[in-house]
Amino acid sequence: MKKNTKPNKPIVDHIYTADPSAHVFEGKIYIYPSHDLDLEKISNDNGDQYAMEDYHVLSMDDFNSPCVDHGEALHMKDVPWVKQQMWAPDAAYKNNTYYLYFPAKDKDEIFRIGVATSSNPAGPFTPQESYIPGSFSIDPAVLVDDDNKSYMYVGGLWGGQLEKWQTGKFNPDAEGPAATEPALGPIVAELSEDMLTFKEDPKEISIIDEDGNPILAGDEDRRFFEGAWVHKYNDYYYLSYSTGSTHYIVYATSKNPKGPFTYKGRILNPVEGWTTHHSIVQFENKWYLFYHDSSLSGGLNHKRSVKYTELKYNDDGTIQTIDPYK
Ligand code: FUB
Repeated sequence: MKKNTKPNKPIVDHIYTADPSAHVFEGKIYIYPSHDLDLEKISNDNGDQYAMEDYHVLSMDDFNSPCVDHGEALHMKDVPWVKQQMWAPDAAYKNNTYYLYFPAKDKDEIFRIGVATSSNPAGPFTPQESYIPGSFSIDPAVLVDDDNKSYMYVGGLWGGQLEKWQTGKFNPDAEGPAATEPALGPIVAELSEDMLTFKEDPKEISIIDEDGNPILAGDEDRRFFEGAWVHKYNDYYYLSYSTGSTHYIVYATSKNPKGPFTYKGRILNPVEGWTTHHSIVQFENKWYLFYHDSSLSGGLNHKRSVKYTELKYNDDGTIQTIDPYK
């Protein structure tokens, strides 16, 4: 029997899922997660334990309905440029086409961003022969703006390799900035009309505090780590992301999709497991946070489950902090 979904419970428990990107397509909620493998793995800071090989698309008719697993939507064996590690994906709709964006390591073990297309939000998706030219690092999130321009946000420290691209070229030995220097920001690039290439060179986003000073690399409670997501609320762009080593989901706002973004506060307190990763979506007149934790696997970092909860704004546009276990 199919179970209805409940807030703060795994939306499916027959597979492990993580890194949910939720969208409303065709009046339903579609979730594009990573598909964590049910294998024993030793964790390290490079993220080798996240050895995912494929994607499943999930959907719910509404928040009182069961969550449907539409099966395998894309497997790495069908993507010519991919060697390993299909990490956190996102999806977008434009040109009467659904686009699945995904990070994976190429044959040189460098993370790139790929794209695959379908006429159905649940897939299956047909991949492009190669990755998006000029793409790098992980965790793509795509915003199709009200004016129909589209932006891709990417980036992740440590295993996500963002530190290695500071000169614009991949340097396998590059380290991140010193604690007293500005933190690395996520990367943004406007997408071309066909949604398959970048219209411009990717650029780093600046995240600043209320006084206009850059958030520093040593400020681990606030600095960008990975998992960027951008949504719009009351004409502001909200950039939310994981702080990685301190395990928060936090956010910053801007009037411009390319920033600079001003840090505002915390959205989600730490969940069980090392990683935290989210998306924010409006369905009918409410807003929802999709996230994951490792509770179903008893705390194993690489066996995570997608959950959701309602997200609330204050009258001034700030977001109320969510405790995942209260
Ligand atoms: O799932 C693999 C990686 O873990 C994602 O790309 C990160 O955001 C983190 O959740």
